[in-house]
Amino acid sequence: MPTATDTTTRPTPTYTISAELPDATLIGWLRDMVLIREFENRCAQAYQQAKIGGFCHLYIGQEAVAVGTVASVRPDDPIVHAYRDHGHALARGMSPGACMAEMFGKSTGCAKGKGGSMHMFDKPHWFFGGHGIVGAQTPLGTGLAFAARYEWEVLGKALPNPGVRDGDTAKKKISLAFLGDGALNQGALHEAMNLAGLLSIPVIYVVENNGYSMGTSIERGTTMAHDLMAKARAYGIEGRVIDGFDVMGLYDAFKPLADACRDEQRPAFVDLKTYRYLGHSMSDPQKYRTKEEVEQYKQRDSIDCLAAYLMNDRRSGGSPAMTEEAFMALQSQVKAVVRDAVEFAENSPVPDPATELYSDVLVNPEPNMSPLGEYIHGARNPLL
Ligand SMILES: Cc1ncc(C[n+]2csc(CCOP(=O)(O)OP(=O)(O)O)c2C)c(N)n1
Ligand SMILES: [Mg+2]
Repeated sequence: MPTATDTTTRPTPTYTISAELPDATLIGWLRDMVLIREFENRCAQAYQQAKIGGFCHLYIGQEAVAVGTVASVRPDDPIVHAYRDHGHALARGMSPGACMAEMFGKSTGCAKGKGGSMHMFDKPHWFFGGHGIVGAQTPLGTGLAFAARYEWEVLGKALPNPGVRDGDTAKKKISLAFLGDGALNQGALHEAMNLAGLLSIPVIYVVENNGYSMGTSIERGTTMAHDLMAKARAYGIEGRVIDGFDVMGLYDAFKPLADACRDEQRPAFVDLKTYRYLGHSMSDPQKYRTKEEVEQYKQRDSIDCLAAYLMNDRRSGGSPAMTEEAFMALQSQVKAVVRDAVEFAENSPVPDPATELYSDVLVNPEPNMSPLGEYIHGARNPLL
């Protein structure tokens, strides 16, 4: 971790719009990234103690992507993600307790303990999963954007949803559909991108390009790996390459793009260069890469860089935006939050098979799939 007196040889970074944000916002981003990392470390520990079962894919190294992109959109812009999803759920505002309880398979989890690591879901925060099938979430993210545009352009009113009051007018929204570089080869993505380009659907495909799909490097797995923009161009979609390590630089590039997609109600595609420090999942001998490669990326660690910037480079009236003591306090506070989350998860009950085994498993839409229909068990169509 960097210190206030840390005078490394790195050049002082220069930022544009993120530099204008208040100190508290940037410190909030730092806190969120520290929270995600601490959360993931405690998940690894709990997994080794067999308190978490099933698959578990940790997000350590990629924190700036979730925090910088989520900060660039509005809290009611819908988001979908793949299975490396705890970081996004936390960045979006899910309570660490509900997130950890889901990891532990407990009934207080965000999906009542029935989804686990890969199926975080938080409708009040407009976070629509958590999907284990590679690429499957991309048509869903496209559909959420289509629905939002339909509300705004055709219906002219906001449908009942979290935070929406009766009579509210519809807003221009965008959705973020996150995917890994491995999902670039899935047909579902290409069908979705074709429609997004054709119908000008306001979805941003955010490729979290960490260079590997399990043990396969991107160069071995997909065409045009050196220029993924070619894939976007094929569908008439604007593409951008953005560095995913420096959260402020990421915001400087991503926020204007998100704003433009919202204003113009159109799609975009982003190749967000990032890296995961740990293996693909909890059991990965990592024979496909060298320790030196991993170390090289850690030199640019997003948390270290932002902390160093706030303690050393960013000053007003001679004082740093954040003191070393404040940074230490932030870390202790986050550790306590995650400790509480683990305690909450441990002390929560497992789902009761008598009531939970068959509930929320299948929905029974009206036979004609009418969007006006009420599901048989009483839940409303989520788009209404
Ligand atoms: C349709 C489908 N095929 C294969 C798998 C098995 N699988 C799980 S994760 C994964 C790699 C995906 O890599 P990437 O999209 O780059 O995401 P990352 O793990 O790097 O976050 C694969 C092939 C799957 N879950 N779904
Ligand atoms: Mg990948």
